[in-house]
Amino acid sequence: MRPPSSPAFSDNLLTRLAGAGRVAVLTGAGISAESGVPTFRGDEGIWKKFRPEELANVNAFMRNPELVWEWYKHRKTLMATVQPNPGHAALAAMESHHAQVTVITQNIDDLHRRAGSHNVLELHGNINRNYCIACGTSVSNEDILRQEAAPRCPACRGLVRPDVVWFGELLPVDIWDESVRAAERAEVFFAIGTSAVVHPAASLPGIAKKAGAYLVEVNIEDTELSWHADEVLIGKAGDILPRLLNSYVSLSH
Ligand code: BJW
Ligand code: ZN
Repeated sequence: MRPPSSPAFSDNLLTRLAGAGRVAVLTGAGISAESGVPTFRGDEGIWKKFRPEELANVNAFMRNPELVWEWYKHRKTLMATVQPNPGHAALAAMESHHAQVTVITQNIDDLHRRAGSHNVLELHGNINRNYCIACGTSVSNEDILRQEAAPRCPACRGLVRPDVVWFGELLPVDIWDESVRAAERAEVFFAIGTSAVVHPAASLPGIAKKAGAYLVEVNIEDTELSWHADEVLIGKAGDILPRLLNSYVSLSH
């Protein structure tokens, strides 16, 4: 008998994946949870005393840059120590089985690229970059972590911020456009480890489905997206994705 933690995948999903040329994936904090990066929301959410909306916005930063930097320095230090997990690795390995795999991520942790994915679209920036809000100069993480409290620009002494997208800010337009194109062209679209509440990223699964993609959600629990999905795979991404890959790769040989 199959153990309850290892449910079989539907023939429909395996056949679609085995024959799919273009696959697109939207990932959220949940895919990095098994690497030790905390998620934003729910019981495991970062810093229970603040909601992400209270820290990840430019007003909070201008009001109290020291507090916002405390949060980011803590996360920079943590993210420098973590490693990609089997979920990231399975997505990278999918590239050998499809003409195109696009990983659209809301995460800023760089773990997809480090796992070997080549086509990564970072919707919300990258924790390893920082820039001066006065003159735009890039400032290295080493510089940031050396400085006390809220770091200053070496060129003009302006405030430096992490190169990430906060609430109320526009996503990088070219990356967003490319993500929409990938969603519209995907034959299979995965939403993995995201609560799907933050827009516009959360609209990508709907865009993909409307354009004809088979929509698959991978999460440890149901989300706002679940009832739109063609299949909901409940479990940890680091468990489900490697098993799924093995299942359809063996089918296509
Ligand atoms: C597992 C697991 C395991 C755990 N395996 N699964 C339309 C409607 C409503 C609102 C808006 C809208 N359009 C715009 C808005 C406003 C706003 C918004 O969406 N607000 C909502 C919250 C209501 N959006 C914006 O402001 C965006 N900008 C924008 O739209 O610009 C246009 C504009 C300009 C001016 C005015 C108005 C509009 C920008 C959004 C930027 C989000 N930034 C952050 C911070 C990034 C930097 C940083 O990391 O510090 O991005 S907030 C935070 O949330 C971060 C994440 O990328 C993002 C999404 O979170 P995610 O990844 O889904 O994580 P969680 O924690 O929520 O969920 C984890 C999931 O994993 C859970 O479901 C778990 O169950 C699961 N899980 N372990 C599988 N092992
Ligand atoms: Zn400057």
